[in-house]
Amino acid sequence: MKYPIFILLGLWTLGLPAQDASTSNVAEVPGWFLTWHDEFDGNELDLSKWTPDNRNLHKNNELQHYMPDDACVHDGLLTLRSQQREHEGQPYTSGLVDSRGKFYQAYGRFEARVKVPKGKGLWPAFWLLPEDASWPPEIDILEFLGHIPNVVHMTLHAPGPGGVITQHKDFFGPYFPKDFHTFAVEWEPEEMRFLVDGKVRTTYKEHIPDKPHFIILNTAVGGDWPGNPDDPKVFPAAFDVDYVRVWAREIPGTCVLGACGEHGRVAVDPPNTGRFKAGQKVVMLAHPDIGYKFDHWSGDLSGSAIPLQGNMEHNMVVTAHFIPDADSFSKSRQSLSLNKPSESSSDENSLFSSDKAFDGNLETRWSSQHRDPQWLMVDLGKPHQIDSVRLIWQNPAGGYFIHAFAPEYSIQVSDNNKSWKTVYSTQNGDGGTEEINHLNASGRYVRYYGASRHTTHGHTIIEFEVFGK
Ligand SMILES: [Ca+2]
Ligand SMILES: [Ca+2]
Repeated sequence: MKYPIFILLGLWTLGLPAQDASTSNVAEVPGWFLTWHDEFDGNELDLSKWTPDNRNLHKNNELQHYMPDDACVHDGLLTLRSQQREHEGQPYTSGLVDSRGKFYQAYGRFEARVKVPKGKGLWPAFWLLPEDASWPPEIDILEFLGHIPNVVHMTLHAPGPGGVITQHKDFFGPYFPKDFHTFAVEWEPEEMRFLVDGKVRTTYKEHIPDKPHFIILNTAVGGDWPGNPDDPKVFPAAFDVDYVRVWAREIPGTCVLGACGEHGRVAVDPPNTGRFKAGQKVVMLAHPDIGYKFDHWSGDLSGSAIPLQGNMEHNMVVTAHFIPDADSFSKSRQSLSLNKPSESSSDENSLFSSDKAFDGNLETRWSSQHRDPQWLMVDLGKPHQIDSVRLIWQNPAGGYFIHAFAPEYSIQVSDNNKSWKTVYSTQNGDGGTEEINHLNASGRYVRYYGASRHTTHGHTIIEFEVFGK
């Protein structure tokens, strides 16, 4: 028997004795119970629910840099603003918020009430990605191109034989930018229904995802799909979001677990459980992101035990708290390369210079120009025995946002910065964080030599650490 599988977290409303005022205003949807929502009633973005983005995603030749100050909450709305404002080489800034690490759910009803912006080059979206950082799947509940104002796009990208399988529907409706409209997906194991203004507009029955997903709202500017803006008067543009609401199916005799944390992940055993039989024993492990460590649990189970065990006597929310941990990064292992002089074959620009890969800072990175091959060298100052190196590529968590790593590269050493000896090479690198051990090498200079890239972007490394004596 196939049960819907849920992993939930965040603000939990079911079963709590007192509901906040905004919850009581949410219309009931028969057969579903509300698991999470944001009505955007305050004066600022609720950071317990959302993270505003601050980066250039390097996707689809888009022209925006996402900026936190372009995600504003006011008058009951979240406004994602797009502006003609240069930042880090991009000609526009725009807004993106996501719930990663703060809320995710497998299956359920996800709905937003939004008013989309109009104008060529604007590409607002309400979509879902897997919490485990895999891709595909990708669930696009709403995508809209600002120069085609009566069409919304509803898409499911799913893994399938031979690669990505895309199921897509264009819905022709009214002139959408004029008013608020609701967009929703009802996602169940057997089918996925896409709704506009409360009516099912398309249904997909194959390749239905079964993983927990988080929520993203954003407006991209320009790039391959919408084309670039051709009218400066459309800026600043506003993608207004009245609410985002998520429900789960009511299934008698079962309980639901929400377990997650920011800056790390919670693994639940038995795997893929979340819709548990009453009384089911569950075990949870906390896996911190690089640079963080587990601190404690809170919610329906608390303490600092690893693993954490409990029985699903009722619906539960458990939050893992992770705190910054410099020791887990470089210090405890005494990287030989930290803050040492460096050179590269090229830099994308001065923001992404070679020293950014040796500064011990996970927020900075080296990025090369967009061609092969490229190299990145560090001068350890004197000869060392070299035991291992660690490469932290851009977006170590991987998934949809992974890019700019190199599958084919070598690690080389030299005593004179002229003749190089290859001590490791691979053709199957997969980005993220790669540790290369047992090098048994020596030299004063250590070099990453990247032969070919995964994407058309540069070779991009957040940290290149060398360990040894
Ligand atoms: Ca609202
Ligand atoms: Ca760095």
